[in-house]
Amino acid sequence: MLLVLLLAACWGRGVLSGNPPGPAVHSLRGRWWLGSGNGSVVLRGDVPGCVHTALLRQGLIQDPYYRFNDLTYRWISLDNWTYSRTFKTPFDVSKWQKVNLVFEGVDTVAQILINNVTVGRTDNMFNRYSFDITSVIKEVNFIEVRFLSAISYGAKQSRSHRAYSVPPQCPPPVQKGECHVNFIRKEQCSFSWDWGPSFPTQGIWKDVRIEAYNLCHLIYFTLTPSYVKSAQQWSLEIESVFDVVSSKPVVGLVTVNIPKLQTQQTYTTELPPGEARIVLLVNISKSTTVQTWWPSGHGNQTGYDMTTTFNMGAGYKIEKFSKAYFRTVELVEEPIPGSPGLSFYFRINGLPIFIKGSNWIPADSFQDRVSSDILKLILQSTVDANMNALRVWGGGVYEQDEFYDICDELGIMIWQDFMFACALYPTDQNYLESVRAEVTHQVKRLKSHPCIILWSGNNENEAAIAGNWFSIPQDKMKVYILDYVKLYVKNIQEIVIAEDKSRPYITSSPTNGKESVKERWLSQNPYDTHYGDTHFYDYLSDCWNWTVYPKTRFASEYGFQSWPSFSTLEKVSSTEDWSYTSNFSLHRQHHAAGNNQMLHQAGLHFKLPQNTDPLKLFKDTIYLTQVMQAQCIKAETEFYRRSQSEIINGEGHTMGSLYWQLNDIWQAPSWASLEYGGKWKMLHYFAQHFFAPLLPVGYEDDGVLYIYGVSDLHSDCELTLQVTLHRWSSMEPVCTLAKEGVTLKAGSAAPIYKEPINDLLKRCGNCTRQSCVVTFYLMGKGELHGPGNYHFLSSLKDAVGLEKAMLSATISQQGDLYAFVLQTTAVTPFVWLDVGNIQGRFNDNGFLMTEKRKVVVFYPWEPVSIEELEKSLSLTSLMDIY
Ligand code: BMA
Repeated sequence: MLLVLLLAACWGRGVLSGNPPGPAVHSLRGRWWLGSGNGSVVLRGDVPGCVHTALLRQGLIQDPYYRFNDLTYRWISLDNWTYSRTFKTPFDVSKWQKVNLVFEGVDTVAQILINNVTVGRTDNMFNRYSFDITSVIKEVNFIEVRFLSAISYGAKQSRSHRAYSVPPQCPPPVQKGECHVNFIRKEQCSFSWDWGPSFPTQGIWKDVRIEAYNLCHLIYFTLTPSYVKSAQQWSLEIESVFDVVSSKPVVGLVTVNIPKLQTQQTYTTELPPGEARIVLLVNISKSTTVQTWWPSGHGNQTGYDMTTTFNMGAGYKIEKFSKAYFRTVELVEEPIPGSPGLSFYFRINGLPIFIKGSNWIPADSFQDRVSSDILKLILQSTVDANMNALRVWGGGVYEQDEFYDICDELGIMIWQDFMFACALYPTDQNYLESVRAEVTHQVKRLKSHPCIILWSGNNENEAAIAGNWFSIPQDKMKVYILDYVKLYVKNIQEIVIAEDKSRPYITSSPTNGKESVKERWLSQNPYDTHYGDTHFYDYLSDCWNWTVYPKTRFASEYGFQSWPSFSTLEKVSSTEDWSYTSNFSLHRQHHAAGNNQMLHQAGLHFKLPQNTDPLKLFKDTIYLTQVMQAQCIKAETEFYRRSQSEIINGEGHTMGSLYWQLNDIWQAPSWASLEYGGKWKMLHYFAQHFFAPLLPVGYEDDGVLYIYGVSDLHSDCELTLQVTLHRWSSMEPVCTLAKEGVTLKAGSAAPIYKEPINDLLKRCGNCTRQSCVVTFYLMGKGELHGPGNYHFLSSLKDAVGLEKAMLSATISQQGDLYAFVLQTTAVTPFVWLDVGNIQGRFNDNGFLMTEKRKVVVFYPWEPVSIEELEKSLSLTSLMDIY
């Protein structure tokens, strides 16, 4: 019967019989022409790409990141550029029912012409555009993409929004940016941010191609797993969206094959003309064991090869090869005994998971430079630092497919914001339609990725209204509240629910989750520690003092700035820039008072560098800002991790810590732990420790030293805790106490040691707070152990007995790795190995060295020799900067 139907479908096509089975695809990547508005500049422009990188490649401009070039090259973004080229259609256009011009991404406002006929317009960088060019395309064609400056467009849109203003108008002057970015659907930080420059790019930033087809064409193909508890069975929903050009329904056969799960199923389908969506449910045989996908540190990231074959008749066959992943995600918001409010944590495959990681921003102002190598390097560094999650922050871009592929493979959970940040947004019809298309497209594009565990409406816009950041008079507030609900609830949430029921959605970050919903989507205080997530920044209070931190349910942003290393800055600066107060240093700092805040925070616990050699002083200051940042975020993260299993004064049960921010967009001071290019700052090495699956955390409360054991492991374990006191002035430990039989429960944090500091000091060879330091260590059987940790009993500026150590290293090659044997003559805080521009990372760095000898391993990211390493190596420790 089925066969008969299929045959009928083929015959039914009548006039088209004999046509090639489709589709035919012709890429338009590669060489285009690029011209400025008045035609005075004409050059080659590669696609995908943008105007800035084209000018750079042709040698028409210098490195845009060099010194003050972000200001020098403002003219580029103010001009209206045109991309054009001719192309030959490599197929007989008359043989195809439909020919589309498909852009995976246009940045941003453009008019598209083929053979002088306007075939479409774009206004949203995040949308995918498909224009029907069937009647326009010839054998030889001329295509033009005429851009309008994003800055002019933003200003124009803002001007025509007459009824009321939509703030902010402009970024703060310290950011040296452009205005009205909230009026254009473009990477919001491209008009500048508090860590990034203003480079409002223009260009064709993703793939562009011609697609020709008959009958029908597959546009989206997505997989969503679900676990049916009652049946104890996994199933996989396959959604396919087709453009059906045949005037009659297209009948076909779909076969799904997942060999490793012994699953093969065949379905008949009937696609109606127009846009047709088919949803197939594949039940995985109960007799096979399905290996679930786990976040890094919790298990494997198993995926199953799967082939889906669509036989749509007339030899029209589409084969899709994909990976099927199985995992569940729940965002648990429920009452907690002894605490007002609700929990806020993620359960993956039924298991509560503490989220450890950071916030991702765009890796470059010019997206075409974000190569697969860069993505791999940064994401590998993420898991190498024991992180299991990243938040793709709402002021950047929905990242490229490969980003999510790598996260799937590495087990990095993604909290995915929609791209709205720190602003109010218009909601007029055109704007909303553009957003609706964007959201629909992005959810369809991304929803097959198991790494994504949450959709989130925006960054800080609930907080912006609740805290009235833009000083809106109370009687005018209503319209903004209505707009907020319209955008993030009535549009974005509605689409997300329709497109993807397999993941939670929250409207904003920070938010109070269900409590925000109850308060009609806008909580009075979205930073409430009893609900949802919080963002927390405090640069003035002493960051070693944990009592300043919010005992929140989930810390999704918190951070401190530091300067990137000298080798990174050197590439974009010249001699006269190399001081902390140079024009360059002021220019690169986009956060008001940022440079002073770093010194203030560092000064609370460290003497500031005093060297009379200006260059040495600059390098020492950079080093100290990194020490400060690493110590501060260590203190804060350890506080969040140790707060996971307790409720104190109604607060606690913290189940996530994502510090601000993982990576950098350029070479400048920022909150990042990875420098532009991927070099690890001291913070990133610290993260490896403070995110370790098994961690001892020390802190003081009311003169009592507590050590908590924190475990992300899946089973309870028995360990020995070793607590040691060291005198700053001696390499011999003063005393050591070993506490055996310490049991740590799976997935929890609990006190394992408690002693008044005075008792400890007396017990241990008459130490004082200033003369000694506490170190501690957890070890179990076999490989099981945590990283060493320490607790300072006084500020290091008050430490007594610290000596300037003689620090040396001998380097030897061991296979692909290099061993650095370090030797020191005194207890050495914050030992820092820096090999300048040599790409790679150490297995440990920035550590407190209490032993005479320590072996550190260097993992190079590029071929390197011992000689090069020796030449580039600099060793710094705290006492070297005085
Ligand atoms: C947060 C972020 C960013 C910003 C960071 C540091 O609130 O969402 O907007 O870069 O603070 O100020």
